[in-house]
Amino acid sequence: PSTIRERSRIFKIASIPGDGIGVDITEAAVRVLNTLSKTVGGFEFEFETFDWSSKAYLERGWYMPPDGLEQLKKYDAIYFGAVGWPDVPDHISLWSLILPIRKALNQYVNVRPTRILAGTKSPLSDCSPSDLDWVIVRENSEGEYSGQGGTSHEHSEHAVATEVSIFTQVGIERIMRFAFEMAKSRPRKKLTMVTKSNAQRHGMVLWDRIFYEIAKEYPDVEIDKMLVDAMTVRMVLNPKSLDTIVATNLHADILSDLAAALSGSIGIAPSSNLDPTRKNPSMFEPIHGSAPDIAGQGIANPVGAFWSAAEMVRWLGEEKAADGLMRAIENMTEAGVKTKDLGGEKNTKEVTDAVCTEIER
Ligand code: GGG
Repeated sequence: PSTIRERSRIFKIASIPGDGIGVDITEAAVRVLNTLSKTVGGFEFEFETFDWSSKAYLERGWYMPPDGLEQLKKYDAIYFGAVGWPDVPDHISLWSLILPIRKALNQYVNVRPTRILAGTKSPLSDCSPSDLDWVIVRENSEGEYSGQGGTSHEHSEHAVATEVSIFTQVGIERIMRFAFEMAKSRPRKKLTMVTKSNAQRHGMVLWDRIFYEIAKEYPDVEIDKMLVDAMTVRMVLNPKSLDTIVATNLHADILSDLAAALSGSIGIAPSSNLDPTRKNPSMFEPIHGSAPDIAGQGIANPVGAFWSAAEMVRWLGEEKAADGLMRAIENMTEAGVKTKDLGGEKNTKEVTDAVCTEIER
């Protein structure tokens, strides 16, 4: 008789709810993840919650402790809610929390899938689910978010400020390769690269050059190139012509908000901040912000948080459980259990209860 006992895999997750509705939706996602692990079996989560938030910053003067980034390296993954609060300038909150985490943990890819979930609809007329199924691959470490630049004569009429975008060969090559692999893995094998290389004649031109060089390694991927302004029009007027999209840190941030709105609501959209080398934990968060206007009211849409949780489960190697969670989400939306932004009347708890029931079914 075998003496080997089946053991659960235990995933250590650092949970950072952050600000506003980040707290509401993280609580909901943790509940759903625990329900998933209990129901599916074979793996468990050990969550540790970090109160790294704007409220804490206002009380004690810091978001993360000095060894915060080192602490995070001990976890298998990071689950993040949202950052931003009216009493703290947004550039302080972002540069004290989310951006240092992405940079220090080598999370140079941000994957943002968008599609129309069952039982929901796009604001575009005649746009069926098969017409809008995109993955936006966002460069997550450099470019417009390099943080380089400075100010002088700040409080005079001669104030000067520079914001320097830094693009590197290494940084561009690695995001392009990731995007080509993503496009190759999808049925339509199409990749659209977005820049503004007519007006920005250095970094953006380097993006164009490296895109075409790497394209030679992927003859089976159909490619095209768009300027970011024209891309917004194409997303609205011809969504079916797009599949995988790769763009810079800022452009992809903007395009993914538009993509989410076109798929039904920004409340459903997930994101994965990945270190593809897997030497550091990756971080999963809905793309929406902290929405101070509805924070604490229990009405935020938790679907983006659940979809992000499913992406985390997939990244941790539990593919079947991730598929099960996505099925549960869509069974629920198909049955009409939706928050106000999706045209429904349910609150965060009711949607969370419904997903847990679907998982257990
Ligand atoms: N959950 C995402 C979040 O809190 N977003 C706030 C934000 O503005 N993030 C900027 C970014 O993702 O670059």
